Amino acid sequence: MSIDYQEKIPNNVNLAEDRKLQRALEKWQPGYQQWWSELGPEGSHQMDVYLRTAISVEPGGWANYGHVKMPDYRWGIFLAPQEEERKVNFGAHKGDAAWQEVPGEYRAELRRLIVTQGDTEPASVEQQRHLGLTCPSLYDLRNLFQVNVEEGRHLWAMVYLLHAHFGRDGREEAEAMLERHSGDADKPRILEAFNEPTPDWLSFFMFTYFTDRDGKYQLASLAESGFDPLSRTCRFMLTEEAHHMFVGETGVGRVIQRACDIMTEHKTDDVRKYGGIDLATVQRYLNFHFSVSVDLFGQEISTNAANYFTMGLKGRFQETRIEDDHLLKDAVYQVAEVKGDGIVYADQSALTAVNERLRDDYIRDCQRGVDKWNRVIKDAGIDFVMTLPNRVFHRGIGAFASIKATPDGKIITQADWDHKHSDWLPTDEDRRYVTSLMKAVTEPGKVAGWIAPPAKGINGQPQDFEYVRFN
Ligand code: BYC
Repeated sequence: MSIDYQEKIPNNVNLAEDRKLQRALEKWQPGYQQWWSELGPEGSHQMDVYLRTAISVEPGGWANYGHVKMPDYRWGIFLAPQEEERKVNFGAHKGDAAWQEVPGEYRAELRRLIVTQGDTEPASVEQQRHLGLTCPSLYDLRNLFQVNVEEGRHLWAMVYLLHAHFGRDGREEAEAMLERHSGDADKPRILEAFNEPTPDWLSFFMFTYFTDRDGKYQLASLAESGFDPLSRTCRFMLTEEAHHMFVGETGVGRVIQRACDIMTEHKTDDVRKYGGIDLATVQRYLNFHFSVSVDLFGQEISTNAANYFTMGLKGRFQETRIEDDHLLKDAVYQVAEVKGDGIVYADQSALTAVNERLRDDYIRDCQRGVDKWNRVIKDAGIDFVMTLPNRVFHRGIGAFASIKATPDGKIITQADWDHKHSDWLPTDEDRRYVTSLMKAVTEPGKVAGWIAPPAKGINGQPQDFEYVRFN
């Protein structure tokens, strides 16, 4: 079904047929636009940006490109097509018809999941709002803005579900999405990683690689939901998410490429002397962003997660492809825990371990990009290997929050941590140095000296394409 852009709120959910819902969303819309103008990308409102906009939700239908002013971007409500006779595929209601309305007994849990998901979307826009001022190229600036408008649309996606299915308290939750702000002392965002600043472009690339990938895994689990509107919403969101992770993977790859080029050209390890970001600093940023993102999967042993599963609200990654009973009543799953002064794996109920299983899927996926980055380093003949830290390193949530550990997973004392952590996490000096490189490069085709140019343009455009016009 194609999307009607003549509507005030573009959508493929026949909004015009539900006047009450349409009015409620139209009432929320000005608040959203005000939020975008106050806390969206700084200084960007007059720029024409080469953006991709969805024109239909069919494969290929969302890849439509053109220059638009971001405040005029047609944020709307798009659900993947309804699957005939879709079922609840796991938990106590396995085999029942998927719900088109909120199951009354699970209302609170479902609302909480949707609110948590929705809250991250505007949070990330707020975190990234100053980055446009220091873009390394027009190509990167455009990618930042593409990510931002899509996060805005993902907020719309969750707000639609709240308005359409949760009545008055849904509308209140939708208002609250615009009232909490990233890093706000009184009204912070819900999950911790979304209160951290994203102050520079290396952080942005790490964020889109690691934190957006949490988004992928959480959305994929929610796409399994027995509540069909949530499933359909998340399936369409996932098509947009892929580009965000591409931005992260290629962004970090280009920083590494540039460091290697400097090392080769000048036969030196002193990359900073030539205005690049040395590999050790990249590794420290990686350690930080990976560990905060790993926290986003929640407690290793979680009755919340077990309940979401049994209720049929949130499944495992690619639930229907897993060969088991999808009930997990007696199944076990190996989970790491602290025992004495070491880490051991022990069997736990697979039901309470679904957060941990998702974290495992995520970590495996993270490794793929790291392998690619290592190929860049190896191809340059440089003896350095990027590694993901152990999951127990630098944790703020779960069983390992109470211990201190090295990146390779050995438990250490607080005194050792105090002494060593600056080898493992970005130091103030690292951050100052990286910040010192952040100067806007806005001439078409030019790229800042700390990052290699992109391998190819967006939508086949040439290197010197004017992705953003400043007006
Ligand atoms: N920070 O039983 P547990 C994305 C709390 S990213 C702070 O494990 P649960 C995106 C928890 O609230 C994807 N608090 O909790 C990426 C609970 O509190 P109460 C976002 C935390 O709920 C980039 C207590 O600890 N989507 O889309 O099973 C750019 C017990 O923990 C945290 C989702 O997350 C934390 N990290 O698991 C843009 C999906 N973790 O009740 C967008 C929806 C736990 O004791 N959310 N707590 O007061 C969920 O499925 C779950 O809420 C979580 C946490 C997996 C996040």
